[in-house]
Amino acid sequence: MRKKLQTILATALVIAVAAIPAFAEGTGIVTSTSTTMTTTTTVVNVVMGDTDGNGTINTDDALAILKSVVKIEQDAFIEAAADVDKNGKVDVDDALKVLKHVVGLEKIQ
Ligand SMILES: [Ca+2]
Ligand SMILES: [Ca+2]
Repeated sequence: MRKKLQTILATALVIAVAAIPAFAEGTGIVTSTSTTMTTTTTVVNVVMGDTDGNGTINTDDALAILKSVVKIEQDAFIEAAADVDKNGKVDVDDALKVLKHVVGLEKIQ
């Protein structure tokens, strides 16, 4: 009788434990959600050939392009203004176009 009672209690305990819902935090449990988004847009007017942004196109801009080609770091170098021929890379041809503009042989557009 006692052994039968122990078996019944053990079985009831197994059923009770199996019936406990699993509320542990983990995957799929969302406690809070917060999203903050700030967008800052800076619009810069680029004058092709004016690589230092001083408002004029001169030999300093051509020199800056050449320095860029040989990887000399510069404080004020606007790379977007250096690709004068708009071929996707800054090279000596861009410096040459700046020099041609300076002496009046070719106009940078
Ligand atoms: Ca300039
Ligand atoms: Ca170029």
